[in-house]
Amino acid sequence: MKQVVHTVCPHDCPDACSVLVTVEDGKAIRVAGNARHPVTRGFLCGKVAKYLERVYSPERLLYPMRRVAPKGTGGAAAFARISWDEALDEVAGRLKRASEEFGPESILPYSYGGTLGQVQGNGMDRRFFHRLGASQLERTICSEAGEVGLLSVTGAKWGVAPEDYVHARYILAWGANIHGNNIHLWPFIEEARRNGAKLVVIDPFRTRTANAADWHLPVRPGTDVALALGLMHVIVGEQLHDAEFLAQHATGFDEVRKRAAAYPPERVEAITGIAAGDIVRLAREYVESQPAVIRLNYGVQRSENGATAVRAISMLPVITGAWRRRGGGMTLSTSGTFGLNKRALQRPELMTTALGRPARSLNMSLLGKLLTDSSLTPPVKVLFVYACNPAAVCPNQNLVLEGLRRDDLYTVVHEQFLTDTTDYADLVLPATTFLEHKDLVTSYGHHYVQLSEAAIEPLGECCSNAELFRLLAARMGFDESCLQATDEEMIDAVLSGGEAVLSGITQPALEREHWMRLRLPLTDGAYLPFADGFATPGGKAQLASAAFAARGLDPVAEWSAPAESRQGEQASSFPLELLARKHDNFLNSTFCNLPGHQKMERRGELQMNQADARTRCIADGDLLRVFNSRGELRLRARVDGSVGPGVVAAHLDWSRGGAEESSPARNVNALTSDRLGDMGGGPTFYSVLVEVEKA
Ligand SMILES: Nc1nc2c(c(=O)[nH]1)N[C@H]1C(S)=C(S)[C@@H](COP(=O)(O)OP(=O)(O)OC[C@H]3O[C@@H](n4cnc5c(=O)[nH]c(N)nc54)[C@H](O)[C@@H]3O)O[C@H]1N2
Ligand SMILES: Nc1nc2c(c(=O)[nH]1)N[C@H]1C(S)=C(S)[C@@H](COP(=O)(O)OP(=O)(O)OC[C@H]3O[C@@H](n4cnc5c(=O)[nH]c(N)nc54)[C@H](O)[C@@H]3O)O[C@H]1N2
Ligand code: SF4
Ligand SMILES: [Mo]
Repeated sequence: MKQVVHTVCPHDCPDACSVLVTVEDGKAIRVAGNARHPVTRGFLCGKVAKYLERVYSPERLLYPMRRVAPKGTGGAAAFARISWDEALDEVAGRLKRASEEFGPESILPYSYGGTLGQVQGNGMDRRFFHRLGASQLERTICSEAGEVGLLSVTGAKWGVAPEDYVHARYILAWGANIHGNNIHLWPFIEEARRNGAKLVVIDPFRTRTANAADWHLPVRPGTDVALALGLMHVIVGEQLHDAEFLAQHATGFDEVRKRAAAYPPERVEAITGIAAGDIVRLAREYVESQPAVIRLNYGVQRSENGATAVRAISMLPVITGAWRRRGGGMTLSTSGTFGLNKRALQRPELMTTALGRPARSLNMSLLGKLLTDSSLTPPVKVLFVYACNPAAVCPNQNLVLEGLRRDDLYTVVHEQFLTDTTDYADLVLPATTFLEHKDLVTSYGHHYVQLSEAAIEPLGECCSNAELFRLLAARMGFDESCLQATDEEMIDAVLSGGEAVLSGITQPALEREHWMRLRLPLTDGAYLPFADGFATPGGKAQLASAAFAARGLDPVAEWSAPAESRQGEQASSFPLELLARKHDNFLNSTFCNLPGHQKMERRGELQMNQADARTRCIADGDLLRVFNSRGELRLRARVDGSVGPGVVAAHLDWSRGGAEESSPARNVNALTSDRLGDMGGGPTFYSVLVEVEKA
């Protein structure tokens, strides 16, 4: 008998698609985008359209396994199958021993974007580690800097709804590869363009989005602060700003006026590589073609000055009053709109049971340092990895691997596949996919709460994240009932006691409706996030920020060159700026291992400019050594028009997937830096200098 089950893609993607799974005799036979969902609109990305190849891959991990070969060796031969009983006993024993000898903070949970579901990715795991008193993980690896920058101006992670892009007349994709990373925004942009809108892309890489745009401005990496200030220079200088909106809804405009005066187009051209005339034209068009919307994504903030860049860009729709109109404003993330009851979901107060105080916080972007720093007290003795592939995705891979290789570190990995990280695991535990478990999924690109039902039984002995931590809590002898809560009880917990936007959004209602739009405040039927003021304590956009000033940064925004950039202090020995980018058809390191997905990508290449190739006598297809002080990689030259002079690009992949003759196995993160960006926490994947030579 055939049955169609409503699920939701929980992968780390703003689109959070509604996925219909057809099941026959217990087997999923088809996945399809739900045509009725207002953002999914009946299609899936190329990655998830082939999802059954992932679910039923012969490579799926189906049983717990224990390491029987030295750390650093991978593949099934490095492990021997054990029972769940043995596995749980072993993990519980290790957790207890580390707690007794070094204190529970010697245990580090390490998770990120494998699943964004509230129950599986943010729920029972947190309860468990809080109860244990383990170190807390600062989950900074993706969006930390951008969040700080955005909040410093607007006070909330709210943004324009994707559906409202159809009303825009000017769309600025700023460090946003919409076509690759956020494909469900594209149909709305196409509709806007049919109505006369113009799409402009600001990106140092000629992305699919840039190829399809009306105008591509290849800005130099890490210079967006200057570009934003240059636009303000023109807007304010030509009196194009919205004085009324500013007077009502912003503070600090005088400081902006003074700061922007120091960024005339000629100066900004010298910094950004964008011609002065183009800066003037862009500023005028942006103001005159209202409603104007900026799709800012996370590309600009993976830079040493990324928080400041997001801060400066976030000022533009304030200064121009773009927030007044439907389809005007900006979207970085919509995640702050959901108003979930996270405290009830995650139970942070459980930390006091174990420690009598909150546990220490460790920044995930510094994993290599954390694992190798002999002064860290207590040291990390147990690393518990789930929904994450740190050996591949963390910056400064060589240091990360040095840490993971430690014999006195016990590493357990809960995974769907053997990955770069399991190459260093002492124990691997098999995880379900979203077809095999239930969850509640929100989004960082739209405004729908969705219920994802389990479509099929778990394969083999796979176990969901929530179930794993329930089982472990029992083995540890933790008797709090919240550690045995069912998935349904967790969903009720996170929905009830949330903010007003969740009123009426309950589990029974979601079982009927499958998804529900947040009860957003509407003006004439439209959601205008900041038309009537901002979410800061005083209700005004902060064009001068006390928090930035307190950190010794300019209270408005001031451009400074990333140390690792051609204009920075470390420019000498490694003259090329590397963009260590994501693939359009993989999702960070997910999908890299599947043959069908591999066919959609060109892997193991370094994209470079004709001029840089010529000065190094490099021809298209040559095998290259790409290197800096942190590491090296072998890649094939692809001399194309993707990047300008002085910039090269390579893609994130599995260590064994694409880089040629690189033994031991490494990926592009062997080259990236674990220097953190401005305002503290975020990684700097796009502030990287390298040199290239023929291998
Ligand atoms: N297909 C696919 N989709 C994905 C992902 C994936 O790996 N593959 N990853 C998901 C995740 S985790 C996230 S966070 C989102 C991220 O989505 P995006 O924010 O769109 O992600 P990025 O590709 O990191 O950055 C966007 C663009 O910024 C550009 N960029 C780099 N440096 C600069 C700069 O200094 N200035 C400017 N203006 N642009 C710059 C890059 O060339 C890139 O094209 O996408 C999600 N969706
Ligand atoms: N060079 C470079 N590095 C980057 C980036 C970049 O652009 N360039 N992007 C950065 C960004 S933005 C991000 S968000 C991070 C992402 O880093 P990660 O969060 O590590 O993301 P993935 O590489 O997708 O790995 C997720 C893993 O979780 C597993 N998984 C999926 N679902 C589940 C589940 O339900 N349970 C369990 N236990 N496991 C599951 C998948 O099999 C996969 O191996 O990478 C960062 N690293
Ligand atoms: S990865 Fe993104 S676009 Fe693809 S199905 Fe999942 S949510 Fe949709
Ligand atoms: Mo991310």
